[in-house]
Amino acid sequence: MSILETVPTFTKLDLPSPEEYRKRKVALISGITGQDGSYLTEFLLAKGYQVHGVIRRSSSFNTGRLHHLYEDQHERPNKFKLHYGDLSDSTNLVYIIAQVQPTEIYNLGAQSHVKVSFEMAEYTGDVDGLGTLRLLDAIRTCGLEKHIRFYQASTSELYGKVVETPQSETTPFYPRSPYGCAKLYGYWITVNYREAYGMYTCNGILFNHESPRRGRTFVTRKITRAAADISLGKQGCLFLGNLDALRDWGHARDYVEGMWLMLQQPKAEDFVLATGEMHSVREFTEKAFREVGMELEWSGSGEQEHAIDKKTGKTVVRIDPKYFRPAEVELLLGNPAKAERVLGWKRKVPFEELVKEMVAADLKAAGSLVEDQN
Ligand code: NDP
Ligand code: GDR
Repeated sequence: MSILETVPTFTKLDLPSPEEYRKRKVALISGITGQDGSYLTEFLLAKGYQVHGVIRRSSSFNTGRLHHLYEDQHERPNKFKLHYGDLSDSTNLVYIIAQVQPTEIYNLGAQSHVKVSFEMAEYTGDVDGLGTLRLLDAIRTCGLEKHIRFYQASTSELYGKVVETPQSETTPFYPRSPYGCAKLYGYWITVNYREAYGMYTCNGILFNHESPRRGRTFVTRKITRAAADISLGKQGCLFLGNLDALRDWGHARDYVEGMWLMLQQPKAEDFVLATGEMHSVREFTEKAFREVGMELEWSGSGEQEHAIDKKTGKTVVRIDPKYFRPAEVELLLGNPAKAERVLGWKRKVPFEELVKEMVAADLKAAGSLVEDQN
């Protein structure tokens, strides 16, 4: 009999106490196929959890980041299972929760691209905002509101326009995109269900976190991939938008540990995870190109600004206004003091190491014949 089959299933009448129920260590992750979902799955499997994930049906392969975990299944059979579903489908969410009876739910699923949210505002609101409500209500429909601990992937995009720096749990929100507005709803409904129904629900207000598994349309990965490709002669030039945006960039592997820690506390609270330092897109670009042996020199201004590789004189970075956003978040800088004090969490990977690791991975991928899936 498989481990999954031995998971006890409860009816409302024979539900054990929340303490007894939580001894099973069963996690359900929405957004498991994304960057954070894949790192969190690795982390939870290593902690002895049985991990279930919600995946969307797609006409193309969308489980590339989980591939190694599938292979690993031969070693650890049935510790890991995927279920078709979507945050826009309430019935399906109720069904999955009733079937899996998780002890912890991590809501990482989202249309997570800020620029795309301006083009798909309603969809982003539906999935990122109402999707959170659907999951919370699915827990209640299953009668598990006192048994399941819930993590909501909130974001530094809630801060948006600068009101104060560094930004902490008490900084007022001022979102600057449909994505930020949708996540604002997700944040408050998570707080509201904690206060209204006594549920253990937490918001992790996470600042940008990156990795070699970062989606290729986010700026860091776009840059590291281009630096690798340009150095190998596979790409001519990198086109970017706002070079002066400042971000607080950490490593995704560090941040998924913080998510888990939030669900292990005696009391549910909201926490900022950040590095406490910020760098510009321009600086990230310079560092990434330096990793492949190129020194950049900038000239021109506005949309004409560009960078040449000093050695060859070739233009390798240009501006394309299509990457500007209708409203920009100019600066994000987080204060992780509360997470450090209460959770004992601290980021481990410094900025320079993050850039190095991402470029090295992209050089390896660009040099191999196998196309990476991220
Ligand atoms: P990704 O974009 O890499 O992953 C998003 C995940 O959500 C994917 O698995 C995607 O599935 C899934 N998804 C998209 N739409 C739906 C839907 N309708 N129903 C169910 N699942 C869906 O994001 P990250 O891993 O970087 O981020 C994880 C979460 O954390 C997101 O909610 C994001 O908004 C938030 N966040 C991220 C930060 C970061 O810097 N990375 C910072 C702060 C918050 P598919 O693979 O099929 O597209
Ligand atoms: P962000 O990440 O919007 O902070 O959201 P992204 O990497 O997309 O942009 C960061 C900054 O870089 C500027 N930029 C560009 N961005 C992209 N994508 N492409 C470009 O060519 C480009 N040129 C400059 C942007 O204008 C922006 O200022 C990420 C996502 O993971 C969210 O889901 C998450 O909530 C936040 O981080 C915290």
